[in-house]
Amino acid sequence: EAKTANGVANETGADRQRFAKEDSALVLAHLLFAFGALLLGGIAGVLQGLVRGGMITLPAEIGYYQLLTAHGVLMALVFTTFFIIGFLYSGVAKTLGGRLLPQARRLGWAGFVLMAAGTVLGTIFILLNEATVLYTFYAPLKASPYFYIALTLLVVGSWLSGFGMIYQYRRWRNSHRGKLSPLFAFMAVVTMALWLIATLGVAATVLLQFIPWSFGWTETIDVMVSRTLFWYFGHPLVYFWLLPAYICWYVVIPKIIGGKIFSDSLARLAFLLFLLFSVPVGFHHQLMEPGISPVWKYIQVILTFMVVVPSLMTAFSLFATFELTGRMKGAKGLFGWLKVLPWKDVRFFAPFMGMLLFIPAGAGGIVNASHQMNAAVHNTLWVTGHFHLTVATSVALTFFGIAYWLIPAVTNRVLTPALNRLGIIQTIIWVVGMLFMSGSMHTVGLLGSPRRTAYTTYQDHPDAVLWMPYHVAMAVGGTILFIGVVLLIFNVIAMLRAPKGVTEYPIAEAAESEAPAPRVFERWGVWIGLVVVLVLFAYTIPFMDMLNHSGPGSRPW
Ligand code: HAS
Ligand code: CU
Repeated sequence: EAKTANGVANETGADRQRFAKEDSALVLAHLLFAFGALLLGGIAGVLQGLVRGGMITLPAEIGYYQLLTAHGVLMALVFTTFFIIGFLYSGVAKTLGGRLLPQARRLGWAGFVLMAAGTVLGTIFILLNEATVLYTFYAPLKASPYFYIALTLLVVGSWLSGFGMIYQYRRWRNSHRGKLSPLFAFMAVVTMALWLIATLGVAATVLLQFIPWSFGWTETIDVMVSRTLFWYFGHPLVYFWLLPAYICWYVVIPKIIGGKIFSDSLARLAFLLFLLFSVPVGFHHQLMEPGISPVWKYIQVILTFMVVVPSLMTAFSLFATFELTGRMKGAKGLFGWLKVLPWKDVRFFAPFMGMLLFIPAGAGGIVNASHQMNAAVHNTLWVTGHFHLTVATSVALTFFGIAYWLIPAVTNRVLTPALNRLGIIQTIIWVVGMLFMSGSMHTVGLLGSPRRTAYTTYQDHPDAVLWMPYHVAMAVGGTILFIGVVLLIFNVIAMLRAPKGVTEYPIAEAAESEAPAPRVFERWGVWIGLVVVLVLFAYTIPFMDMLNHSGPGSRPW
């Protein structure tokens, strides 16, 4: 048996338990599909970066916005969803009985097939230039109906996978009455519940508005309603990306650094707060839109600040884990714990860089959410910079860090020291590329450069002349990132051919001193009920206003 990068990684019997072949296949199919999408999305990304920087022009058959659509859809919707479902399934199998129940596995495969079919169909229509509507597909941009059908397949497929995980969780609870569920499984259920609730909005706008309209069955589309339903989904979507990264930070990282989870209850509470406050906040993407009363924008901004709290709890809990583990290892002084962290282990290093960059990324989000400041940054490249730091850095780096142990774990191989080193290099390339790209996006956004815009000098307008060097720096960053994508794909392929052996599935234990989490944390009726109340509170009246086309109205006297 080959030695792993981290010495003999696993000692206990449970860690040595291998994945059942059928479960491995399901997880691996999702991960490889995700990385395939990442490669295609990365090609689109580097090309559009070079176009916008004025460094290349595209052949006449390919449009800038067409590439931008492919990039957004493949990265934000396809890569993330496939990776997340694969990762969550692996953890559900691992923590709820050691393997998937046949029903859960079948639902997972059915979901995979629908999602893959949706992706292929959607990609074909984007490549045919029949769906150049960007990943947010705002009306009145109108794609081919098959693009919306493709999105439906993707979403319905993900529902089936969600049902599969929830099924396994319920079966486990029925056979372990009175026992607290494993933290990973609890978090996976919250993530999928969040997803099921959020996707109702996008399903409504796609099925009731876009499909009839794009087939020509209805003549018009209500733009305000479609945007509102989209952002009812679009904001929790970003937490659907974030929560699996948080699962890694809470459950996996403490094990990798040789420590314990700071507090199981705190982690569960943070996830429940995400469930409550992720959905009723979509208006923070619509702060600059007319037709929504300022009162409701204000209320949703307050709720947005509420959803920052569980991220602050997460930061607190991570620092606590790092420090306690450091002290246990004999670290002294205020920052001594930093020295004993396993910097040379990519399983730690990649997610850690994600955490580090989540500090400025989250701060940028708080700027966005502040109504007055949103007026300065909305529709500028600042926002593009924000989401490349959040989802494309904090989340993506964490997912890469996961892949470096999950792929070996499900294929019964080991990460060799050489591959570990390549992983560290790939992480550094990603961080450097992103600092260039996202750094310039933030800066030039403050200088007013718009997002979602192809190369233009605005007739050599002085502002645009000022922006140009930043656009070039963005292209440089994008090129570095593309090298990072290529190296990642190389590493994935190399992992599939790595020496046979057993790789640990790292799951940490909670500190012993802790009392078990309150039982009410798993009374799902209570939490889902509260979500419904919050959503109805935040949306009913403004939504009725929209349906009545009365708008908020105004009496300025
Ligand atoms: Fe955002 C726009 C507000 C988080 C993604 N966001 C977007 C868009 C995307 C996106 C994709 O209010 C663009 C959509 C589009 O195409 O139009 N966002 C927020 C707020 C947060 C936030 C308040 N966003 C995210 C996350 C995303 C994401 C997470 C993806 C994963 N965002 C907005 C707003 C807009 C917006 C407005 C609309 C803008 C507009 O005008 O269009 C918060 O959730 C952020 C809270 C986070 C923190 C950070 C906590 C730090 C932690 C790390 C600890 C580190 C450690 C290691 C322990 C407060 C947990 C350190 C170690 C050392 C040694 C130092
Ligand atoms: Cu948001």
